[in-house]
This record gives sequence, C-alpha cells and structure tokens, in this order.
Amino acid sequence: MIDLYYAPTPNGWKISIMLEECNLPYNVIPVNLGKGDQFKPDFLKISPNNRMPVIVDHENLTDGDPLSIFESGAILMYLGEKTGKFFPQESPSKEKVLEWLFWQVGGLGPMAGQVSHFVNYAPNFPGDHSYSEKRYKDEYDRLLGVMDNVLEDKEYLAGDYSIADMASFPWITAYKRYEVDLDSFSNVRRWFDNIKSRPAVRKGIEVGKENRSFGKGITKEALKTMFGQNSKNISDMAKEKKE
Ligand SMILES: N[C@@H](CCC(=O)N[C@@H](CS)C(=O)NCC(=O)O)C(=O)O
Repeated sequence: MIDLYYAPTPNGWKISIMLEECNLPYNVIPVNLGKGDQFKPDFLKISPNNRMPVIVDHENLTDGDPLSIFESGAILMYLGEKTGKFFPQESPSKEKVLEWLFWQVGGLGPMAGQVSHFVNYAPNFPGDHSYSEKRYKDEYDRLLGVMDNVLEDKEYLAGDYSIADMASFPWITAYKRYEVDLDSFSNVRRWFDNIKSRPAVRKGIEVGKENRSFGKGITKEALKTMFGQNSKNISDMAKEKKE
C-alpha cells in the first residue's frame, strides 16, 4: 500500500490523479499546511523541504524501511516506472515526456504559484505588489502561449497521455482565479477540457475536497504559517512542533 501525504492543492492533485489513473490503492494522510503539519518532525524526516506531496511505498523496502519520495516530479516518475503506465521507458518517447515534466516542475508550477500568491495572498501584506503581480502574470501567460503552440497539432504534450499532462493540468484548473481567459488559448482549452473529462482526473481532484481552505478566504493563522518563511523561522516552527 502507498501512503500519500497530501493537501488538496495543484501539487497534491498531480499525485492523486496519477494514483487514480493507475488504479493503485492508496491511503491519504492529510497534511494541514495552514496549521503547520509540514513542520512536524516525522513529516520533515520524509520531506526535508517542508512541502507536500510525499509518498511512502510500503511495498518497496530497503533493510525493512519503506521508500519515501518527496517532489511531485520524482513521485510521478516513480509511479510511472512502478506501474509501466503513462511514462514510456524507451527513447525518444521517454525524453519527450521528461522535457514537459521538467518544464512543468521548473516553470509552469512555480510561475502559476506566484500568480496565485500575488492575486490571492499578497493583498494581505503591506506594499505595492503591482510590478510583481504583472511579472508573474506575464510569465504565466507566456507559458500558456508556449503550450498553445505545441498543442496546435498534438492531442497531448508529449506523445500519448502521460505524467507530463497530469503534472500540468492542475496548474491550469485555477485559471479563473488567475484572471486568465482560457478561451484565448484555444488549443490549451481543448486539451484542458479533454483531460478534465477523464473519470480518474475528476476523482483525483475530489480527494480531500472538504479540507480545501486556501484562496481569498485564507485564515490569519495560515497566512502566518505559509508566508514569509525563511531559514530561521522554519527552524523555529519545526522546534515548536517538536515540543
Ligand atoms: N516542488 C514541489 C512543490 C511542492 C509545494 O510547493 N507544495 C506546497 C503546496 S502546493 C506546500 O507543501 N506548501 C507548504 C508550505 O508552503 O509551507 C513539488 O513539486 O512537489
């Protein structure tokens, strides 16, 4: 059985979608990010970056210890290799999937995350954030344009439906909140609607829905826990969780 340490956010959905697509049994362990579960000592042992998602595969033991993996891209690759699904292993199909997987984890995800930050959360903090907001919105818009060009004559990002599509899809779902007109990227819109219609994807994004608590309604406690993290205060939060 696989344990999935999870919160219902785009990075979490990548993994719940893949587990559903592969029909793998899994056990969800909620990580309440607003309350600081990501700083608990047991969680930091498997996720030193204090971020979810993380999986623990109890079927893959080394000296009796199950394998744990943090970073959504690494988890998707592992699950693809474990099941032989959605991640071709032969060249050049494998490298084509990896191009788009890394494009997502290094580009689309972080940029969309910053757009979300400046649209949803920055207004809670003093200062003029207009330059930063525009910078990330422009970059997200550029990335959507790149995707739109590539999808002009393709159904999926890299050959067949793959972990690259599963990684990218969740970062488009919030397009309305990011104030993006998806219809102006007609190929992305077609790709998005197609993926959204998959039963496993619908199931994956429903996981833990009752625990969704972010966006504009975020609590003061969650704002304090999630934002303004630096090397000093994350070690204070980890100490607090130890006590
Ligand atoms: N590069 C990481 C990013 C994961 C990430 O940013 N997760 C966020 C939620 S979407 C998180 O755990 N945040 C906790 C925090 O900010 O303290 C991945 O792809 O897994």
